[in-house]
Amino acid sequence: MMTLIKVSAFRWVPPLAQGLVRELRVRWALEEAGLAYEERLIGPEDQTSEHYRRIQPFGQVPAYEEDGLVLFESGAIVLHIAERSEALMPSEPHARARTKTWMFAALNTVEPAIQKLAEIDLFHSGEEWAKQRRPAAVEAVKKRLASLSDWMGGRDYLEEQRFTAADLLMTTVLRILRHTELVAEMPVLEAYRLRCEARPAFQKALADHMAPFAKYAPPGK
Ligand SMILES: N[C@@H](CCC(=O)N[C@@H](CS)C(=O)NCC(=O)O)C(=O)O
Repeated sequence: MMTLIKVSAFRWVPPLAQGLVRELRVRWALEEAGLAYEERLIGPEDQTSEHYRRIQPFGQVPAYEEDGLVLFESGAIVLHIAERSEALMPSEPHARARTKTWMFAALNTVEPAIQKLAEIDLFHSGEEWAKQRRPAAVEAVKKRLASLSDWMGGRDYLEEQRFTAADLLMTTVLRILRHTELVAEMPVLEAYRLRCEARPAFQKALADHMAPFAKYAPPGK
């Protein structure tokens, strides 16, 4: 029997968030794994509804439904998909463990510093506290990027010679800095980001992620 996978996504978000909403990670993983899915487009009214909160307790995107299984958290969903797909996770046990380690590193060690800077720049840029906090936030990001760049030196991917779910997550984390030159200034990381984004599965996922925004754009947006 065919399993119907459903992924929640926002019907529309402002341009500053387009291309970054975290359901893109899930779309990308499903494309890499060759699994068909349906998008479930939601808006602010769904985020607070009792029904959606049973699927995503925080009213966020993404949520994932498959054969009665309901998941949330983009990292957990990508891991669930990767565990069943050689395209995203090697079968050798040590390589699997290292892949999971880098998935956590992307979300737990690299993303927090990047997200902090993005929030300052994208949501609070005019505020006095943000101006004071920004230099330290930039330094924190640079420190993480430098360590990542050192690791990547001579490697095409985080896990030796192949693309994995860890690269998928790390790329989506690096993309959050697209409003800055911080990644572009580090040739190893910029090449890595471009290498991962050039994958047909990413291009398809991004196109499908962007399509509703054009269709449901509010008048004048
Ligand atoms: N840790 C969660 C974060 C999810 C998240 O922040 N989603 C954003 C979109 S990228 C969202 O739904 N924001 C609306 C809200 O928090 O109300 C994950 O990775 O799935």
